[in-house]
Amino acid sequence: MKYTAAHWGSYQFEVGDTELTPLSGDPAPSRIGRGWVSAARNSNARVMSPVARKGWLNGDKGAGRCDDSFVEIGWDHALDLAASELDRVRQTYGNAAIFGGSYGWSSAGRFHHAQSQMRRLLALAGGFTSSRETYSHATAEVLFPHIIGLSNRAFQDQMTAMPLVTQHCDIVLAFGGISARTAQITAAGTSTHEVGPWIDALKDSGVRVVTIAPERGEARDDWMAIRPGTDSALILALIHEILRLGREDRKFLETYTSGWAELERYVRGQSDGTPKTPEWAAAICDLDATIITTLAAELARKNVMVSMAWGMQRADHGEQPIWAGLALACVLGQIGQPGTGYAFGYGSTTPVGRAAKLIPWPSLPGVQNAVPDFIPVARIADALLNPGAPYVYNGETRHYPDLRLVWWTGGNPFHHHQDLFRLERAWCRPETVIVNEHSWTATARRADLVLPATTPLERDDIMMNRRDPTLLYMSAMFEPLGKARDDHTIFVGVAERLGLQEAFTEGRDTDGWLRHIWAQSQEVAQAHGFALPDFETFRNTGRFDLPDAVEERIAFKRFVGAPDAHKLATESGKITLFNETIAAMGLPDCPGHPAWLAPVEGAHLKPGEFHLISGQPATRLHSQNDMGREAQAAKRQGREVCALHPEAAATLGVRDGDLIKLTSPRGACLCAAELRDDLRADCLSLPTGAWFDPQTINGETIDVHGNPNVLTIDQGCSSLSQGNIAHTCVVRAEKWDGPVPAMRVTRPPTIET
Ligand SMILES: Nc1nc2c(c(=O)[nH]1)N[C@H]1C(S)=C(S)[C@@H](COP(=O)(O)OP(=O)(O)OC[C@H]3O[C@@H](n4cnc5c(=O)[nH]c(N)nc54)[C@H](O)[C@@H]3O)O[C@H]1N2
Ligand SMILES: Nc1nc2c(c(=O)[nH]1)N[C@H]1C(S)=C(S)[C@@H](COP(=O)(O)OP(=O)(O)OC[C@H]3O[C@@H](n4cnc5c(=O)[nH]c(N)nc54)[C@H](O)[C@@H]3O)O[C@H]1N2
Ligand SMILES: [Mo]
Repeated sequence: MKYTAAHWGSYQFEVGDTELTPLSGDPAPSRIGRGWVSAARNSNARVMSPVARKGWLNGDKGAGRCDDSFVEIGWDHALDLAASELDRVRQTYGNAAIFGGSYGWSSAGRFHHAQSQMRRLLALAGGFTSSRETYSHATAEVLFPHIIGLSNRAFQDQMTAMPLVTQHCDIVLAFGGISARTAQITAAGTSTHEVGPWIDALKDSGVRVVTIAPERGEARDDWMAIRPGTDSALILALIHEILRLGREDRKFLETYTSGWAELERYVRGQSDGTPKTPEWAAAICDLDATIITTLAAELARKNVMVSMAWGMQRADHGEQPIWAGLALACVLGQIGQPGTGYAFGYGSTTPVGRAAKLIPWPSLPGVQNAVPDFIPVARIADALLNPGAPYVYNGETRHYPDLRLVWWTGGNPFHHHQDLFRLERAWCRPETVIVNEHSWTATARRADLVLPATTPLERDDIMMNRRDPTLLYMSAMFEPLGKARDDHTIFVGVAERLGLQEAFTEGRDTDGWLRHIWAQSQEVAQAHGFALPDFETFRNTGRFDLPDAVEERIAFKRFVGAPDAHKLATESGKITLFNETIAAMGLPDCPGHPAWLAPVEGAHLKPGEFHLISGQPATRLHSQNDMGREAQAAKRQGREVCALHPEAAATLGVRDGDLIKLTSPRGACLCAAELRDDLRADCLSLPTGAWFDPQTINGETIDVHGNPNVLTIDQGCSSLSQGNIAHTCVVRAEKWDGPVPAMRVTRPPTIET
């Protein structure tokens, strides 16, 4: 038996197999995995050899970058070009002109992590401008250290274990829902999928899950169909109502929080003249005020977990709902107790709240980056368009770097970034763009030099995840397609040309690195009281299951047990409900306590407008595997499917399966309508990840495939965190009777040999 792994799960196969079997013991293998092999072995979708953009070879510095053809070149030529460009840019402009931020999910596997390989090389070559935070939860990453004194990662690591919620909780207040759709995924790989079974267990145990979201999702109990972007108003009203009932936990607030007095004045309307009553919130959230009062009364009597999906903060003023939710949990006073309190990210990926021991496994050793410059990750287009321009981030005024060389590895900005037509304009600014990719993504199509990478199915690696009970030796299942090389091998080639080979490889080949990582893992295991087999045994058996891997954590347990001995690393040592540091920043878009702030668009829809929700796709990981069987089978007329309510369809004259055109001030796309009554009638839901395919029809350039990011807004959620605001977006929709263009993304670009 051989094994391999991806972010969507782990698999087994026999030598010679051409399909994968989910790892034995996984109770709910992902749907995404069914499309993996067909995507990875699709030679139309794969980059088969190194190519350079014709215009760039002829001296064009970027103007033609988004619409050019390619020339096939040999590996030696490609690596010479890459190394000499890197050298030219660092000599001419300094290393800060090199952007190595390269955000993206890349692949699972400890060693062949594309960005780690690239950053190691770029750091050895003198450094690079990096990026901070993620598209997933940038807002929380910046906010949490201020308000709970923990990094988002540290908070994830101590999230209250799911089984404790099943045992001890009465009501899970699930903002954004809890979804087995998103829980198909775990960064760095997973051996099991337990969130679907957990949702069943909650139901069987009589735990009520109240889903608060514009879409019903997998909600089985109550569904409060809130207007998008208004959760903080609802939460403030719940607090107001609990105060009115006199049921707030004063002792908890005094002992464990600071700044409650200010927040209370705001909730009561003493500081701004607006009491945050259920009636006030009802109008904002489009909910019935009596439902809010009833819910508040129940919360005050029951064991409650306030659970927030990550998507909550991927919105304008995204700090507010997650901070307000924390405040609500403090008012209820159940933080630090088993199964209740506050959680961020249950279901957003599998391991959040997994009852598993944490083992800090090693990875590829990094190298100190000598360049201190960075950008908040979602400000990439701003940086490219406005070098030197000032912006505010987490209390600092900073300036965008002057980026001349962009090297992207293991990510797809022409999937993940907002306002893709703006990104196209920005993308023409740098002098050179190099992309390592295994597939002809929209980003690869917009590069000057494309270096074809292998997929994990074509190389050996190790799957070990700090929150997973199983370690796998990942064996190659296929030979590399075409001339693809591992990212490591690609960067060895660049390192050789820059005289950095010894420093980059430390004298090891791939097998040597895997052995090195394993030897370090053996030490880590030893320190945790168990032994790992030797490397050969591990490689031969392929699988190691940790002994005694279960551990049920409770978030904030130590702090609540002894608040003086275990002060939080915040300004007050407590949870901050009014934060002096944030208040002193004087930010118009993020005050010192959680507040209701209307989003940049969508507070009031005009006739014909819809909120666009663009959550994670059920059939793939972002844009990965979009050209595989599972994602393709779910398309209609070859387009991505957009859910709309039958009432909305009736006003638009649209029937199930019709093509529709969505338009915003940023752009337009085509997609196929699917009539569903499980979302609000003023919302459309178009998942992310359809490969961006802009074509000009009747003089207008539109994406013909259904990528929501041609519609979304490229703006920071506040000057505190500068996180992306993908979920704040208003669009118009109309039935499409125009020509139905053939998709270009299903064929490779024009390549001359
Ligand atoms: N509208 C909207 N937009 C969003 C979101 C949203 O909710 N709404 N969500 C955002 C979120 S949370 C995220 S995390 C981002 C995700 O954005 P990305 O992480 O950029 O999306 P992926 O499609 O996973 O991109 C990974 C790329 O790495 C490539 N790759 C995989 N393995 C390898 C390898 O071994 N070597 C190399 N060189 N390349 C490899 C894949 O082919 C793929 O193109 O999207 C964000 N964008
Ligand atoms: N299948 C699959 N799973 C994935 C991924 C994938 O690409 N495919 N990507 C992974 C990644 S990188 C991430 S970061 C996570 C993200 O995980 P999440 O952020 O949890 O997922 P989303 O689908 O973006 O949004 C979650 C929910 O938020 C709701 N929502 C949207 N706007 C609002 C609002 O204003 N208020 C409320 N209350 N709800 C709202 C949506 O209806 C949706 O059901 O998913 C991971 N899991
Ligand atoms: Mo994400």
